[in-house]
Amino acid sequence: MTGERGHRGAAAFGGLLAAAAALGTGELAAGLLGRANAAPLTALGAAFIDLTPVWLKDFAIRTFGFHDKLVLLLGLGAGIAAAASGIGLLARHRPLWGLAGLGVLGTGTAGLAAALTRPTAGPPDAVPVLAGTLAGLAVLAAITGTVPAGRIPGPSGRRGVLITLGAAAAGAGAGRLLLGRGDVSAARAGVRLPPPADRARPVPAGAQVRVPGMPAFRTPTRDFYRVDTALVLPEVDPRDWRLRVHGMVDRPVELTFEDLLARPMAERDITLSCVSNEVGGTLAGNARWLGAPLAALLREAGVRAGADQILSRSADGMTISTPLDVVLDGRDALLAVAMNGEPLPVRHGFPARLVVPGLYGYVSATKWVVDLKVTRFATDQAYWTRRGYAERAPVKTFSRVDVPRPFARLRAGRVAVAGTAWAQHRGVDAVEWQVGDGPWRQAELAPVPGLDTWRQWAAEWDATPGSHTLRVRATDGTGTTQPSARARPFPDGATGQHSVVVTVT
Ligand SMILES: Nc1nc2c(c(=O)[nH]1)N[C@H]1C(S)=C(S)[C@@H](COP(=O)(O)O)O[C@H]1N2
Ligand SMILES: [Mo]
Repeated sequence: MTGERGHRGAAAFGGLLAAAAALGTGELAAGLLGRANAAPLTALGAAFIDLTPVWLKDFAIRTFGFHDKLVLLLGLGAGIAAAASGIGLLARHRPLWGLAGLGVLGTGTAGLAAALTRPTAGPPDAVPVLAGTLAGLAVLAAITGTVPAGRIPGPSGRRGVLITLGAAAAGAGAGRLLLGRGDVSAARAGVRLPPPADRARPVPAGAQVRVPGMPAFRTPTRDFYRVDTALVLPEVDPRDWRLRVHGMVDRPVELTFEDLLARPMAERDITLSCVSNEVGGTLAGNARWLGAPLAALLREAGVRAGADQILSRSADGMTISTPLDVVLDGRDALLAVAMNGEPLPVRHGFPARLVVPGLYGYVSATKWVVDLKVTRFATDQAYWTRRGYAERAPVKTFSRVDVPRPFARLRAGRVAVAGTAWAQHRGVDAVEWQVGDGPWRQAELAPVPGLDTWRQWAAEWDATPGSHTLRVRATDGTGTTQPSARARPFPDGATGQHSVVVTVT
């Protein structure tokens, strides 16, 4: 391409090149310093989350729910590209202004990285972005200085371009590799789990209905859903891990991981589910957890009168509020260290997390937990409750048709219909299913080990040719049947009955 447009494109590209150099250098510096949260992309992402105006945040949370991370990264990438191109264009006729623009953006970001993004942040967190900014300035200066009259070099600079891009990519790669050194997989492999003092009730043989295509009663760990705000998974070394229990207590406690493992452990089957699970959704999983009962720990600390909330904090600064009365009402709230017989995977909260049966994860299931503050809802708010989600969020009764799949084509005759229902800590007492507008029929319920897991159901359908809608609804242990009224997950969980449409020939 030639002419004015071609020059402009080249100028914008020069800006992008400077940005690549800045990011690559910054990632490398973060790796050398061992500060994952100070890496430019991570710091920008976190600052972006913190600085987004409330209306935009509300929109993003309503629209993308808890799965806004990819949207965030794409938006961030677009934002960086736009700013970099703009600086390149500015530098085309006014090199000094371009350099100044890049300098201001860079130092601003560095300041944010140090001040805003994480409770553990400090001045050293500014270093990677500042180093990156210097590299970006050098590249931009070289580009704008090499040709007279502010012209940006075209394809003649191809070698320089390739070298810059290669160095930036190598820097970013090396940085991430160095951060990987903080890897706790060896420490995780070395954890020796204590035997449970209090075993789980055996899972009844029929808990898994014998219908092909049904999900497993116990979710394999590798298939377990993951929801969190972590842009980089916290790697917490169990040797450094401490749990502080403080706030409105008579005797603040500090536990090491060894102290935790030495406590009497309970083993329980508990289904965890996410508030942003939509009708028919799969943001739920059932696992066998091993952990120290949380109520006993709190009683040792001596909870003071007037407290109504536990504010838990994770190693990466996430906060979750849990109603204290729920944790103390006798249910199996656990400070869990293992999932399905193995130490928690890093993505599920290694070395320790909370699990409270009957509450959505955002008010109960803190991963990488390091701090429990006994407090009051009037005093402290948590990450999601500050954003309008409910403080009290018991899991709503949910049921799903898993088999047949939506839009399945079936042969007329006997067809197995089956699915999963849950109402943790209230239990599922009945599941009914319906074809079209026909009568509701009772499904057969599989046995369960207790009130805190999901429950599979199955039925036989004498399918006749045509297009049919299969619908399901569950009744919980309090006798309440799932309403047909549809509600979105915000602010305390979705409602509505799940249905699938199938064709019978
Ligand atoms: N530290 C931390 N813990 C967290 C979250 C988080 O963002 N950060 N998300 C919560 C939410 S919303 C859910 S649904 C569960 C999901 O747990 P899982 O990823 O192990 O399935 O974790 C909870 N614990
Ligand atoms: Mo969630």
